[in-house]
Amino acid sequence: MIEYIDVFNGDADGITALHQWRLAYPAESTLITGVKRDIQLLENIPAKNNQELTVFDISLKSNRKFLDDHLRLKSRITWFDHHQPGTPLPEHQYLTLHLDQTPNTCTSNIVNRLLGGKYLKWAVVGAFGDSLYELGVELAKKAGCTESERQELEELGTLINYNAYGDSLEDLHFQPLQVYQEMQDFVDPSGFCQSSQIFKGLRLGFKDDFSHLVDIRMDDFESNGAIAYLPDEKWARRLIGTYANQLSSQSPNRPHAILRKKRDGWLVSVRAPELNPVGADVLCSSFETGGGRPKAAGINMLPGDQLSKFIDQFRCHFIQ
Ligand SMILES: [Mn+2]
Repeated sequence: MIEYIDVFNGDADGITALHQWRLAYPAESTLITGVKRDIQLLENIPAKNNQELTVFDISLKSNRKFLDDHLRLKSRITWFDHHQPGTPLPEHQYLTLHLDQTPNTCTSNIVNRLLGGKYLKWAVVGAFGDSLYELGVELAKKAGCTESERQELEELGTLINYNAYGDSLEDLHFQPLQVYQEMQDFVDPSGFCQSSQIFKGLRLGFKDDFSHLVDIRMDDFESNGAIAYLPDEKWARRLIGTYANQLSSQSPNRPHAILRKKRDGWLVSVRAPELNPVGADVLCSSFETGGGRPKAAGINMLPGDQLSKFIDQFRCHFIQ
């Protein structure tokens, strides 16, 4: 007997991509997911005979060696994603790839296109979750949403995406698995918003987490950007990504860095100015544990004694 395994990122894009797919092709499946950062999810699945894996919104590159193990045992694998897949792309008779790295798309839209827009409103949720505002608006228009419906789907996407941030599953308000399972009953996201305890819970949690921000330290370098400092607490671990997105859209011409305290240093998230989204990767890569994309990059561990060096470099890096 074939074992179906669905592997998905625990953020809004991953969850709504899977949800659309399983609305179209129902199956009893084993579900594998994690926090947003947890992208090496194939590592957790022992390769066996007679498996069929469907993968959503995690990078092929980060899972390549585990993918090869599964293919060797002739698992059928279908992969939907929009992150850099690495080269060369694997080719195998049992592997089907639906990859698209154009900047203005996301995994739930890749699935949506393949299904001919059948569950379009869930793709709207996924697009807003991945901060793809223009795509969200465009898809909402196609779906015939009123402005208040569009806003509701935007809020839902933002909240589910926010829920996926944290160092571990213990940091989260709701387990991503639970979010998906509660969603399974709803063909239409508006119904989910009306009835779901998760939606209500996330609204409250989000508001509560944001209320902590009034006390934080912020260095403002005017046109050279701003740096926010967060403590090593659950609310900060949850909020960091959503807060970074919010700062960027409030001041789109400035770069931002958010530093979150770790035991011996800082976890750093950098966002290049939204109106000129380049350079974040170059800045972060000059530190030992840094890397990322031109628009958004980070440093996993900035040692405490390198903080002033980082601040100096950040202040002059984005000046044109
Ligand atoms: Mn995504």
